[in-house]
Amino acid sequence: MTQALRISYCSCDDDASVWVPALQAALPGSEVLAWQPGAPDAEYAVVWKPPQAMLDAQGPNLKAIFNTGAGVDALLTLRLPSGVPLIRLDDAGMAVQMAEYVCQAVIRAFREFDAIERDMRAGRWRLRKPRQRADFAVGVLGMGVLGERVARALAAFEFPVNGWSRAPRDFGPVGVHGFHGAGQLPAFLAASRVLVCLLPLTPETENILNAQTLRQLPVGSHVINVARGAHVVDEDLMALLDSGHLAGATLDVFRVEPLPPEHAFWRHPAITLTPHTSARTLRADSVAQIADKIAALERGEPVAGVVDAARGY
Ligand code: NDP
Ligand code: OXD
Repeated sequence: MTQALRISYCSCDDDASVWVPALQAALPGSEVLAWQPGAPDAEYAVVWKPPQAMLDAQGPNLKAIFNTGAGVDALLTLRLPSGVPLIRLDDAGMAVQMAEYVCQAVIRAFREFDAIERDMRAGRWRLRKPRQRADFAVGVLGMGVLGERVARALAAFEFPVNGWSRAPRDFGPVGVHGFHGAGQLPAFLAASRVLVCLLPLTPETENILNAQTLRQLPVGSHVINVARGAHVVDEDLMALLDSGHLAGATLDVFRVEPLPPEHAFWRHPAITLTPHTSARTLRADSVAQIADKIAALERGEPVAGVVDAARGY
């Protein structure tokens, strides 16, 4: 008789009392446990920012680790069991949320809705001169699962869209002008009036939104960061907003979360803040994706979303 698979769940943010039954329902015939010290060995681990002790406690039966988010930067700072594949969420309902969030931020900037709302609150009935979409190209840094979906949504609103990836790719069929690699970053920045960051956080991309890169955007540009706080050098961003080189920023992610009360971002008039909410992990979609991938792995089939730890994403 074959032994039932055991799945160990551990998250520092999410509630095991809802995730464990959801995983159990999607994986009948398996045993799903909330990890605790001394827990029995598992074949699969499902985690979000677990303690190092949880990873160290995994035994030789472990076949894969599932990350219940798209970004694996936090996990890759830990010591992972060697030779065990790490699998991230691959959209799982996040891409459309990201497209909604970024489109609203781009449209808000393009149509000057912040200023219009200020006028109306002050009792001023004032029409603004329509802007030209052709002057409002949006550059998406990171054309992966989320970036490409965002770029397609922006193209559907008829914004000119530029996309930057590591390797050369042809985004022509989705209406996006592709750029790649460090060599093409200056041309990409110079051609983008709104900059959207959807890069994974890796040693190569940390601090990528700094004085030197942000200065290459046209005067009056807007920055949208929905990836990770450490992509941005906070002081450089604020200096360029204060000098008027940048017109505004929409920030969903921060170096320290929750954003500390004393941080100057809270009070900056040109910055719009949201609490890391642009694309939430949807439990039902995520559980279904993980269960499907476990079933595929058990059949010996390949799955999407396997992280290349050396590359960092
Ligand atoms: P993917 O791994 O699918 O895509 C990453 C993209 O970035 C790829 O196009 C890749 O290029 C590009 N890239 C990576 N490194 C470089 C580099 N050095 N130079 C140029 N391009 C590079 O990631 P996702 O789209 O799924 O997610 C992106 C990030 O979004 C996550 O890592 C996470 O941090 C963040 N996120 C934020 C959320 C929120 O709520 N705010 C929710 C979910 C995710 P190539 O195509 O050539 O490999
Ligand atoms: C993620 C996130 O990486 O929610 O999935 O930030």
